[in-house]
Formats: sequence, structure tokens, C-alpha cells
Amino acid sequence: MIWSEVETFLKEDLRALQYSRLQETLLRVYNNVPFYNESFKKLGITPSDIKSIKDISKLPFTTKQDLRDHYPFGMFAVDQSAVVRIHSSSGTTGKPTVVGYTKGDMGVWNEVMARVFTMSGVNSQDTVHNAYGYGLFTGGLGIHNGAETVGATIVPSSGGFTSRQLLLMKDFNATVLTSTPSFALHLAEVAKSEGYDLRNDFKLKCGIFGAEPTSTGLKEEVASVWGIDYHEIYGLSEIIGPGVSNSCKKSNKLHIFEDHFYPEIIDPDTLEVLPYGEEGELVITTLTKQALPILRYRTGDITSLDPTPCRCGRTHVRMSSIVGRVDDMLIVNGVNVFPSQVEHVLSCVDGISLNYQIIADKKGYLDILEVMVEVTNDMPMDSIGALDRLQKNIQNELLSNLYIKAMVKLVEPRSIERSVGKAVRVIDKRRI
Ligand code: DLL
Repeated sequence: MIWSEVETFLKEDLRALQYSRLQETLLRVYNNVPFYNESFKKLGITPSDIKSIKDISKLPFTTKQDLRDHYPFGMFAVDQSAVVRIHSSSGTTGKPTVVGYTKGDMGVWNEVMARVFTMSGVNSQDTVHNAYGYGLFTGGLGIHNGAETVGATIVPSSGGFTSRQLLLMKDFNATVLTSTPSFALHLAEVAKSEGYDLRNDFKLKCGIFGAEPTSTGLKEEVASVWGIDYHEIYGLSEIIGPGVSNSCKKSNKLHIFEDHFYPEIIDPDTLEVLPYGEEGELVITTLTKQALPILRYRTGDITSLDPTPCRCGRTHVRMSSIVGRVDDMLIVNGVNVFPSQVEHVLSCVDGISLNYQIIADKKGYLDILEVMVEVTNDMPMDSIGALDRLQKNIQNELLSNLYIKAMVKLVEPRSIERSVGKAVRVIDKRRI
């Protein structure tokens, strides 16, 4: 089943719809967002210079840094009274990236998430066990509203508490699991160790997994260990949250909901738009967002676009799974972390220097993060109590500022190897 007729529109009808929506968006940002008004003036253009959807390449880019520079609400195009929801992700200098939604935006989000569920074969007969985190992260509530929109029964279990999650999945007869892929495997591992029979004790038929880069091997493992259909979902808070694209039953590429999100692929160095099929950075323009309309957002995610018809009948362009990022952003159990954020937190703590290394690895199927940092010369390495307090203090600061659980290892001054060129700040031992 296909949720909305627009998913099967002929390309020319889709382009016409996109263009009229783009024009509305341009007027909205030009008139209401000083940042865009100034960017247009710098480029010597006005909304009327954009005469077709292809002219989108004349528009300025938007980056995460622009959102941070206008923290918290400087990029919003509506008055606070029209905003009904705020989400955010942690930010580089302690300040988070803030996104907002009007009632209309919530409607769009519910609509695209309903398409995701329908595309994955989920309907009112299903029970969705939602293990994406609830709160400021868009995963939990975004998935939640979509499941309700298609009339499924939603179990808002959020993250953590693995044993209890398994009990609820079994007793409530969950047919759909929504979580990060690594958490789905972790659940399977714990279920086996607790003596569950994965195929017979659970009624799962499919899962909708995303929020972190995942290898084909890991996806196959999730599908086979649970005996379910694997659907991949992609999204980012700045654009809407989960629900920018999703894979259907006929292809492992992800249909982008093009009537709401206009995708381009650019060369991240030259910023030139690349043709269909070529790999580069995904750039998205929102076509219907009201609170936070965004032009040409540089996602940092590397993929390619496939416009060929899909056997499922949907005409919207498909993106390949994300193959990497153009920046140094790490995703740890679904939480985005930039090394500069860790550095900022460390810089606020006394007794340590800024010689540090971040080591990402896997324990079982979950990500683990270790932050190794040198203490200052005046720190007595033989005072176990003092070192212990310092270590716990840093761990707490990382948790409360960046929402990451990290193991902090304090080491002697000058013990972290120095490199001749750029400091090696991140060692990522996870395979993807
Ligand atoms: O991760 C939204 C989301 C929630 C997507 C639940 C899917 C499921 P952010 O926290 O803003 O939003 O992180 C966005 O996560 O730019 C990608 O780098 C990464 N990401 C999201 N989905 C995928 C995926 C949510 N399927 C960032 N594969 C994005 C690889 C993904 N990376």
C-alpha cells in the first residue's frame, strides 16, 4: 500500500508542485529570516530570480554553523506563539542546535512518518515497539507520531533497560521494532543470553532502523537474527527528524519525500551540483516547513541519488545508504558528537590539559567511547582519590553537556603520542 498519491506523481507534476512550494518558501525566508534576507542581498538575488526548480542552485547554502550562530531561535521564520514543539541536538561549544515546528510542520512530520510506516508494511493491525530515545532527540517522538497516524499501537519504551524491553516486546506481541540497528542487535544478544527463542517467543515481522551509519553486514545480521524485514530510515533534526527518506519493500535504497524535501548532491570541495548517480554530499531544501525553513542545508552525509523507476510504484528519487560523512562527526549509539564538543567540555575542567584522544569502539553490538586525557603537571598521579574524583567529574560533564556516556582515562602529562602534522584526536575502531 502507498500512503499518499503524491508518492506516485509523474516527474513533471512533482516538479511543478516543488516549484510552487519553493516560491512560497523563498518569500517566507526572504521576508522573515534576516540571515536569508542578507544572504540574498549579498548574492544580488531576490526570490523572483528563481524561475524554475533547477534555479535552486543559485540559492545560498545553509550549514550547522549558521544554526549555531543564530542560537536559539534566530533562524525561525515565525513568531514564538506559532511554535508548538522544540527539539535540539548537542552543540559544539556547549550550545545545542535548536529546531522548531508549527502545527503545520507537525502535520508534515506525521504525514512523512505515516508514509514510512506504510512503505514498511505497517498498519493499524501492528504493535510498534519504539526503542528510539524520547526527549530532545527527534527519534522517539518522531517515530511515535507516525505510528499513531497509521493507527498502529505504539509502545513508547525509549532507550535502555534491555531486559525489560524484551519482556514488553514479548508480552505485548510487538510486530515492529524501531531502534538504532546496533540496539536491535544488542537486544538480540541479551535475549539469547536470557534464554529467549528469538523466532518463536517474539512476533516481530519488520524493523525500521536508522540514525547511525550501518554496514550491509550488520543490516543482514539484524534481519537474520530476528527473522524480520529490514527497512532503513534516514533523517536529521535540521530538516524534520526521522522521515526524510525510507526504503520500500522492493529496494534497499531510500525514497526521499521529494514533495517536502528537495535533494541535491554536491561536490563538498567545489560545491558544484553533481549529476544523478554520482556520490557526494547530500544537500536538502525544505519545501513546506514553516517554523524553520532551510535552504540548501549541507547535511555532511555522503550518498548518491537514483531517479530510475522503482518496482514499488513510487516515483520519488532514491538515495543510497549513507557511506560516510564529509566532516569528523562521530555517531555513538545514535548520538551525534563532534570532537570539538568534547574538547570544549574538557577545556572547562581544571586539572587536565587539552592533550586528549577519543577512541570509539564496539562492545558487543553497542558503541563505546573512551576519552583519554593528560592531567596537568601539578596533578599528583599517586593520589587515587583525587584522580577518581576528577575522572567522575569529566564523565558527568560529558554526559550532561553532550548526552554521551564515555569512559574517561586519565594519563600522565606527555604520554599521548604527538603527531608531526594534525593532532590525531579520534581513533575509530568500529567497522562500518
Ligand atoms: O538521527 C534522526 C533520526 C532518528 C533518523 C531516528 C532515523 C531514525 P539527528 O540526531 O539530527 O537526527 O542526526 C542526523 O544522523 O545527518 C546522519 O549523519 C545520521 N543518520 C540518520 N539516519 C541515518 C541512516 C536523527 N539511516 C544524522 N544512516 C544524519 C546513516 C544516518 N546515518
